[in-house]
Amino acid sequence: MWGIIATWKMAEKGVHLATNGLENNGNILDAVEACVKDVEENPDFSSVGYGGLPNEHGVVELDAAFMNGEDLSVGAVASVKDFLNPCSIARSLMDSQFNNFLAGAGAEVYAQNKGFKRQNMLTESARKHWQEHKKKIHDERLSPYAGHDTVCAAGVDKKGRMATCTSTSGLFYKAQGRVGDSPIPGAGYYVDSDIGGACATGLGEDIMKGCICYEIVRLMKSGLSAQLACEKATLDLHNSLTRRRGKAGDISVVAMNHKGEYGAATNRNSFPFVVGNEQGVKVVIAGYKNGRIITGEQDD
Ligand code: SD4
Repeated sequence: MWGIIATWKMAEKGVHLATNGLENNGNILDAVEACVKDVEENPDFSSVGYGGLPNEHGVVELDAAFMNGEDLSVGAVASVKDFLNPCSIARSLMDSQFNNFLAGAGAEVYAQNKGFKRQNMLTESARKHWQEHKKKIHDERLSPYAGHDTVCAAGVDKKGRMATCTSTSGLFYKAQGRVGDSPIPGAGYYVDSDIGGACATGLGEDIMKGCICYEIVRLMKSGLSAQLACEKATLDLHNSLTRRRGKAGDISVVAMNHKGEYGAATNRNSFPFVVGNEQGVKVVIAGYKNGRIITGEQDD
């Protein structure tokens, strides 16, 4: 028994890479990293890594995190510029006892010293998008936030080890230095090999308000299936924010328990995610309609 689950269809190729490793007795840390790196390195994805959309000043600032469900180690970086694989920097930060979460210049000095690959992360098409939209955002007072596509993955290997990894360029046109949920343990991700793991995508400012990934793992610990834990945590947070604040931003989550059973939930119309296990790799869609969450496999 083994498996991996990841957010958005863009993770499909990465999930294939990860399942190849897991099938052949690979370690879950390597599997989730392989999945997320594949998305980070693809310039066609405008919400993660190379090709990610920049902040209000036209600078790509990246957040990423890694958690090992065996010993609960966490490594994370926030607002990091000019490195190809923030998820790998986050992974290496898990190893030390202190200084596991580095931001901005400090994270970049660390990555440089560790020999991580440096490169300009702003592609020409991301720069054009920023150029074209900044005037519109300003003139028409549009919300810069449109869509949400953090990549994150959680899974379990044949030895029962679990891990999770997240990576994002955050919200398009975000303020310089703005950090979302993706590098924050408990909010953007959480995993415990004795129970299960979860990770999130959506409006970080709202996801943080519910520490939703810790909540999902806690619900699985109390006996809920991965699916019910995702649904309950998402609906509770969505309803609570709506009642208290009048609205809730996008919240989408995926989870897998230590037996490889998975779940997902969202408060959007449609949230595609990818699952890989002994049965193969498939894209599944979760959706939210009339206060209820539904999931189904994607028709090709
Ligand atoms: C954030 N959760 O920074 C991320 C946004 C996201 O594509 O999912 N972005 O708030």
